[in-house]
Amino acid sequence: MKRIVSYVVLAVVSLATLQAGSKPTTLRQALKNDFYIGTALNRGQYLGTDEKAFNLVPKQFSAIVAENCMKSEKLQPREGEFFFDDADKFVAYGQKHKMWITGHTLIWHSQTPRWFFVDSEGKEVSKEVLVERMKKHIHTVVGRYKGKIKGWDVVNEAIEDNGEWRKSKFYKIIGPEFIKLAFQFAHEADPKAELYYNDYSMALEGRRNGVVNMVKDLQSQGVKIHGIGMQGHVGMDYPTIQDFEKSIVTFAGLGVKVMITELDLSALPTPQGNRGANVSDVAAYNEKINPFKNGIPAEAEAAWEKRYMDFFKLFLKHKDKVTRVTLWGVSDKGSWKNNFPVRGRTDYPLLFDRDYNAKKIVQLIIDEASK
Ligand code: 9MR
Repeated sequence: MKRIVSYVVLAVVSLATLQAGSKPTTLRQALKNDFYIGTALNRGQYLGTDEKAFNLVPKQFSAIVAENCMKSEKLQPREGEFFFDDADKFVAYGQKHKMWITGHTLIWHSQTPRWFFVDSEGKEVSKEVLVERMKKHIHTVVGRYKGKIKGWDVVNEAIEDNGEWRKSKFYKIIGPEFIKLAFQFAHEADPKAELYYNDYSMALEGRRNGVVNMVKDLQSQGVKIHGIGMQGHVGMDYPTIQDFEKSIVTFAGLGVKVMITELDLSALPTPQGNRGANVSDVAAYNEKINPFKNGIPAEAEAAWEKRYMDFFKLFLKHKDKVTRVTLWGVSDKGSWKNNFPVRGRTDYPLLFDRDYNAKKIVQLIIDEASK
């Protein structure tokens, strides 16, 4: 009898130890059965000069995207002159740590070098020339990383808040079919790669409807599109969780994957009319809208945590539709939000503080995912 009791005690103790041992301690572990948890990386972070990030990222994240080094102005600064050094290292880093790598971004109105749209005399090029340049850029870049980069943001930010086409150079010179062509070129270059449309302010009704119409149109023509990226540059007062949810559900209803691709939650007041992520929409600085330059007060941080958790609860609720949640940066220090929409503020939008310490929010997310 005594022996049986001690066996039972032993079994209970071992089970408890096993359970304690298997308790996830990182975002990557905690979310592994739900969706990829990703981050955007800047140069020092994947090259290793920023040692803290270099070591922390593979532990906490299962997916990466380049914040800047794969944009066309970096990859093809002059016609026919490709620069792949940084992108190659970024991809090698992702492969080494078995992280899902997203290519960002092939066709975007911003950060496209000027030569793309003009001839040697500076005159705007014809539709034929621009289509040819798009094709060469996409074929070269996607072809180089075939089989390594498994998903591409093919077209970025082509639709306005009201659902109309953005009047970008691509649109003006080629017409809306530039989108279809970009997807076709990407598919030709790597038929196995997932192809995404990516945009901000996706919870707005106008943009949601515009994206739905565009995707349906592409699908009806047999164009391969596998996912919709909702960037997720959100604030304390926008958008509502309900509107965001409506977009997740509506997009998934098109039969494509949904990804949250550039998540950051600003803790700062939003200047009037600056709810998007259009890089040129900046507002003037004043002290009132930079309230936390010496640290975020506990109350403000608690409100920020609660709102972040509302979003993460939403993503977990829809984990059958959401395949990846990617933060737009690792630590507050490097976040673009310190300079957008107002230059020179001190913002707190990410999960790790300025010294790469995990904020309390990290544990809250781990707990929520482990429930
Ligand atoms: O975070 C990026 C920042 O470092 C660049 O200066 C900026 C240039 O346009 O682009 C930022 O990233 C953008 C992303 O590529 C597309 N969606 C909006 C992001 C924030 O502007």
